[in-house]
Order: sequence, then C-alpha cells, then structure tokens
Amino acid sequence: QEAHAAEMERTFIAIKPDGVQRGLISEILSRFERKGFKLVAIKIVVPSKDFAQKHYHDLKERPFFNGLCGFLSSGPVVAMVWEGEGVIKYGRKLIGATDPQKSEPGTIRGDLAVVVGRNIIHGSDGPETAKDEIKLWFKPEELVRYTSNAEKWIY
Ligand code: RTP
Repeated sequence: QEAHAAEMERTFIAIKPDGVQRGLISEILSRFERKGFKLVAIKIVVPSKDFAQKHYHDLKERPFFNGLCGFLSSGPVVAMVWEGEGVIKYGRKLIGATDPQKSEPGTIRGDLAVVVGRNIIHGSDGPETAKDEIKLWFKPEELVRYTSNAEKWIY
C-alpha cells in the first residue's frame, strides 16, 4: 500500500435540475475550472426523493423541505467533487448567497438565477458536510486521483 501525501481539500458541488435544464452545465464547470480547482469526480443522475431527503436532512424541519426535495429529484442533477486549497469556502463564494436576489453580480447565482427556490447549484457549507455529502453521492472508487499539468503553475 503506497503512502499518500496529505489530501487536498474537497467539496461537493451539484448543479440542480434547473441549472441542467437551462443549459448551464458548461458555464458552471468552467467557472470552477478557470479558478484553478480540480475536478475529481462527476456524474449525472436523477436522485430519488428519498435520496434528496437524505441530502437535505439538515433542513427537514423547514417549511420548504418537501418542495425542495421534490425539486431536486425532479430531473437530472450533475454531482461533482472539486479539489483545491480553500475549495469549500471559495466554492461557496463562487456560488454566491443562497437567495439570488442577494447574491453579488459575478457569482454564479448572482449572474444566472433569480429566485431562491431555483438557485441552480448546491455547494457544501463546511468540512463536515463536504465529507458527508461526498460519501452520500459517490463511492470511493469514483473519486479520481491525478496530477493535472496546470497544478505546478497554480500552486
Ligand atoms: P445549498 O445548500 O443548496 O448550497 O444552499 P444554501 O446552503 O445556500 O442554503 P440552505 O439554507 O442550506 O438551503 C438549501 C436550499 O434550499 C432552498 N431554499 N428554499 N425560502 C425558501 O423557499 C428556500 N430557502 C432555501 C434553496 O434552493 C437552497 O439552496
């Protein structure tokens, strides 16, 4: 068994059904990619309602929980794991505030969305949720370990 250097920080990012249907997959991918973050897992899936409820379990007491889970399971979602220094916090910055009316221009939601129930993207909000969400959405072997040529110019 080979020894690995300390792993880079990872976050779970999902393009919700509205982002997929609106043709925003490449737009969103390129914002993370151009920043210098590394894509280590990606797939497109239609989550079941049960799965969506697992993903959003923290919000189960909220009035919008049922609608939110219904929406997440209503169509294809692009699930991803992105890696890089500070990717959890900075990923949230790229995404922008939860309510697109409050997200700054230049952010994904600020530039591309209008209402909170259709805010096109999800990103883990901390190291613990990142770990849990990656585990929920991906099998360990779906995460790819590789060195990108750009890394030596990014770090
Ligand atoms: P996310 O988890 O999707 O990145 O969003 P977030 O942390 O910025 O926001 P959170 O409070 O965790 O809410 C999760 C998702 O629930 C929907 N939402 N709807 N008042 C509403 O109708 C309402 N509030 C939140 C949003 O889609 C939000 O992203």
